[in-house]
Amino acid sequence: MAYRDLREFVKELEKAGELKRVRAEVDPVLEIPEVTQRIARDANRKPNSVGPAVLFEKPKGSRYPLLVNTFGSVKRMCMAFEVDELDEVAGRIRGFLDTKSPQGIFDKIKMLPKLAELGTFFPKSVKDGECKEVIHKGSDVNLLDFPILKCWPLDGGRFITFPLVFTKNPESGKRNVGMYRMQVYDQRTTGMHWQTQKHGAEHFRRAREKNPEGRIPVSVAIGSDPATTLSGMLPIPPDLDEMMFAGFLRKQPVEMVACETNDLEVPANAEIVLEGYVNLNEMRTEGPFGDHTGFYSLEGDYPVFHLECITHRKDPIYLTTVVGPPPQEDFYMGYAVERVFLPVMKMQYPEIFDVAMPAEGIFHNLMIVAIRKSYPGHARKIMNAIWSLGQAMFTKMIVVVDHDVDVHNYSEVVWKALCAVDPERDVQFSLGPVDTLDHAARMQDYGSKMGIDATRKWATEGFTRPWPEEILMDEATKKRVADLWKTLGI
Ligand SMILES: Cc1cc2nc3c(=O)[nH]c(=O)nc-3n(C[C@H](O)[C@H](O)[C@H](O)COP(=O)(O)O)c2cc1C
Ligand SMILES: [Mn+2]
Repeated sequence: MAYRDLREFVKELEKAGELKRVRAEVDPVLEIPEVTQRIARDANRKPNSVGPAVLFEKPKGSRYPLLVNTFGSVKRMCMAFEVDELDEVAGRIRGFLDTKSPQGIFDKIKMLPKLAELGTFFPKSVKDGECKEVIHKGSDVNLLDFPILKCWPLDGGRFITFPLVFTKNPESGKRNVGMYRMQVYDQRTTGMHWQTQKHGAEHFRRAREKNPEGRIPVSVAIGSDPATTLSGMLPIPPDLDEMMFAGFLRKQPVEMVACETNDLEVPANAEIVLEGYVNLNEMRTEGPFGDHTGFYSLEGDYPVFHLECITHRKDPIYLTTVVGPPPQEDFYMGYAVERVFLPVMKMQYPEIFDVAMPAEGIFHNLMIVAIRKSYPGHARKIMNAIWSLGQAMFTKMIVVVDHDVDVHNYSEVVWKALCAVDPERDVQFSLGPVDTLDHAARMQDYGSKMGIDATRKWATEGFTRPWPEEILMDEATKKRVADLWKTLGI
C-alpha cells in the first residue's frame, strides 16, 4: 500500500529507527542547517554510517515542526519507493519499456494488463483534501509562519528548498512539476529559480511570447507522500506528467485537488500549499545560495512568485533539505535516479552496461559509463548520446570504460582508465548547454564538456600495438593456496 502522505512515511521511518526527534529549540537560520550538515555529511563520510532523518519539533520562531534529511540514505530511498532494492523500481520500468512496441497479436494481448495497470496510475481529481484544513487569503498570508531555512552564512536570505512547483504549459495545457528552490523576499513574495533548460522556465517563456504583460498561475506543494515529493526532481521528458509518474511509482493514483485561487491542481495530501502567480515581465535578483556544488551559486535574475493564498493541514510538517558540500541528502536522491533510470538509458543504448555518478561529481560534473564496445569509435558515440539525453546533457566529464571495469569501484576506474588513455588521442571536447550551477563555464548555461575514451583501443581504431592482458591469478592456483592457507601461519 502506498504511503497516504508524508506523516505516514515519518511514522514508518520512526518505526525503522531511521528518524530522530529533536525537542530542543533550534534556529532555522543557520543552526538547523549546521546540525543537519553534521548529520548528513559528516556521518555519511564515516564508513558504514549514515545519519537519520530528523524532525525538529521546535524550530525557533515557528509553531510548526521541520523535517530534514528524510531521504538521506539508500535505505530510506528504498523505503520511499517501498522496495528492498532500488533495482526493483528499475525492473518495473523495464517491464513497461519492453512492451512498448508489441510485434504480434499475442504480444499485444500480453500487454493489455500492463496498459490497464498504467491507466490506474493516472492522477485522480478529488473534491477536498487535508491540505485545505486551514486556508489563509489576503492579508492573512504569511510565509514567515513556517520555519524556512537560511542554510549558509552568505545566502541571500531564507530559501524554500523542497517545493513541488506546479505550472501548466500555456499551449498544450499539460502539467509540469519541478523542484525549484524559492528565495523568500517577504511574507508573500519569493524567487522562482527554474533554470533556463527546465520545464517551468519553458512554460514561462511560451506564455511570455503570447503576452509579455501577462502572468501565469503557479502553485507549490510542500511535503507530500515520498513518491509524489520525489517525482518533482525526476528528469522525465517535457509534457510527461510527473503526477502520473508518481502514481506509477507508488502504484496508486495521486489524488489532486483544485486550488482556491487559480486553475491548477495540487496533491490533496500535501502538508502545505502556496498558491499564486508569476508575472511575465518581472525579474529580480535571486541568490547567492550555498548550493549542492559545495560553493555558493552566484546572484542571477529570476522570475518572482506572488502568493495569494496559503492552505495547510492543522499541524503541517515543513519538509526541507539542506544542500552543501557533497555528500548530502540530495546525493541519495540522485543515486536513486541513476539506478531507476539506467533501464531507460539501456533501452535506448543497449550497449550501456552500467553507469556511476560519484558524489563528488555532483551529478553533472562526472559520469562513468561502462559499455560493451562493438565497433570503432563506439565510446565517442556513447558520449554524444549522453550529451543529448535529457538532463544528462549537462554532464561535464564522461569517462567511458569497457564493461569489465566496475564503475562503482572508483579506485578501479581511476587505475584502469588512466592506464587505457593516450590523452591527446582519447579526449573528446564538445560545446553545448551546461548546468546553470557550473561556475567555471565561460558563460552561464553554455560551455564545454569533455569525454575520455578509456576503453581498450582496437586495431580498427588505428591502434596497431598489442594490448596487454590484465594480471589475474589462475583459478587452480588460487584454490590450492586457499586450501594451503591455514597451514601457512599468516
Ligand atoms: C533539493 C533539490 C533542489 C533543486 N533545486 C533546483 C532549482 O533551484 N532550480 C532548478 O532548475 N532545478 C533544481 N533542482 C533540479 C530539478 O528539480 C530537476 O532538474 C527536475 O527534473 C526539474 O523538473 P523539470 O524537468 O520538470 O523542469 C533541484 C533538485 C533537488 C533535488
Ligand atoms: Mn517536467
